[in-house]
Amino acid sequence: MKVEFLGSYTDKIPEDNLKEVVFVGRSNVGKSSLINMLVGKPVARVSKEPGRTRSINMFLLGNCIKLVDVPGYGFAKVSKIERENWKELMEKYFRERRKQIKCVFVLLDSKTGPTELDEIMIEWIRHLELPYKVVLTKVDKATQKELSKVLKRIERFGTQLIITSAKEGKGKKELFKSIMEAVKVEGGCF
Ligand SMILES: Nc1nc2c(ncn2[C@@H]2O[C@H](COP(=O)(O)OP(=O)(O)O)[C@@H](O)[C@H]2O)c(=O)[nH]1
Ligand SMILES: [Mg+2]
Repeated sequence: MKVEFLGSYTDKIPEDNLKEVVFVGRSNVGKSSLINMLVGKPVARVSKEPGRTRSINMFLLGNCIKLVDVPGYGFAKVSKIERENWKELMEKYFRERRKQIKCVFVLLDSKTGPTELDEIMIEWIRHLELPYKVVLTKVDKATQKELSKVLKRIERFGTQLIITSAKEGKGKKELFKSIMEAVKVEGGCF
């Protein structure tokens, strides 16, 4: 699949009119790994230490879809100033790209499910009236019991759910299909 790194932004994001899908979630939930699994190449940086990505990274998929990797939230060691910077960056991003954002994929850990911060994030996305879907990550790490419990808790969001493992390459097709449904691109994109 053709994929190209477009840039890393902490402030000004160059304007364009391409459709975007965004990946949000706690630090370390597996955003970068999921993007890499999807495109089949290590384009996004995966880190063992949480809280590393401070910028918005954009990738062009085919000719007309953008994948957006945003900084994670909920990392305990982050200072108050960094948290404020995160909020400011995200507010600006959501405000500026509102019309272009075709889906926000909210990533949740299959083992732990939504945390309080995830709930706040989902509330925010709903408030902004952005379309969103839930993606469970690292399903290889969750037991069947843990997964069933998490699935029960997520039911109430009433949104489409995709279960993935970047490690085992699970859920790639479903995720791709979901992106295609969201962006509704015409032929010629690939
Ligand atoms: N077992 C397992 N580990 C994963 C999976 N996806 C990511 N990880 C690990 O989780 C850590 C954080 O991943 P990363 O993609 O950088 O998360 P991000 O901070 O959300 O971008 C890394 O050590 C990855 O190797 C997965 O599907 N299964
Ligand atoms: Mg990352």
